Amino acid sequence: MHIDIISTVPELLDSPLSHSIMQRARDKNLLSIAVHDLRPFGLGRHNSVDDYQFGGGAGMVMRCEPLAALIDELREQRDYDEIIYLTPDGERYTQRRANRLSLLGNLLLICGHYKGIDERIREEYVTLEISIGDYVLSGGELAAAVVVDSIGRILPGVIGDETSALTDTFQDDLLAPPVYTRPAEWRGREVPDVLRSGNTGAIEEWREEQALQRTQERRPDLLGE
Ligand code: 6GU
Repeated sequence: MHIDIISTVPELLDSPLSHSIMQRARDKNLLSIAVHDLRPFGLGRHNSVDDYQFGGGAGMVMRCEPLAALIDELREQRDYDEIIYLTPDGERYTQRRANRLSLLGNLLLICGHYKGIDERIREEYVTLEISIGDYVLSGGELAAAVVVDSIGRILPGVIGDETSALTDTFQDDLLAPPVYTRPAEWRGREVPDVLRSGNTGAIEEWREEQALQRTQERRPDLLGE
C-alpha cells in the first residue's frame, strides 16, 4: 500500500510513522508513506496557504489553489482509491473502516488546519471524510497518524503471531480480555489459575467470557444494548 499525506506541518507526522510496527511495515516494503509539505505551493511572496473566511468570523481557511496544485501533481503520479480529508465533521472512524481501507492500494490523506479547508476542495476532490472522535484537534495530522497506524498494522505480513491483530479489541466488536505475564504472583495478586492450566479449551472459554463481561460492563453500546 502507498499513502501520500498533505500537510502544512509535516514534522508532526515524522515520529509516529517511523517507529515500532509502522517502521517494520515500511522496512518490509508492505507500506510506503510520503508526506508532502503544502507550503511550497502557497501563493505570493509568503507562500500563503490560508486566508480570512468569506462572511467573517474568527479563524482562517485553507485556500483552494495551493491544495489543488499539490493534489493535481500527485494525481499525475497515482490513481487514488480514496482521497480522504481528516475533519471533525467527517464520518466517525472505526475498525471496520480501517479493515476496508487496508484492502486498497493508494490513499491520499489531506490534513487541514485553522478552520479547515475551502468547501470547494471537498466537493472537487475528496471521496471520504473521516473524524477520529468527538473532540477537536488543532490539525488533521494526529488524526492522519491514527488512521495510517490503524491501517498499517493490519496489512498482511506486518505483524506476526506474537501480536496477532485478529485478537484485538474491536476486531470482533468485543473488548479484549485481561492479559498477564510473569511473575505468576505479584503483590499478592495471582494470575487466574485457568491461564496456567494448559487446558487450551478452558482458556479459550475463559477469554470469551471475560471479553463479553468486559464489553457488557464498559461498552454495552458495542453489543447493541
Ligand atoms: Cl480528523 N481533525 C481535527 N482537526 N480534529 C478532529 C479530528 C480530525 N477527528 C476528531 N477531532
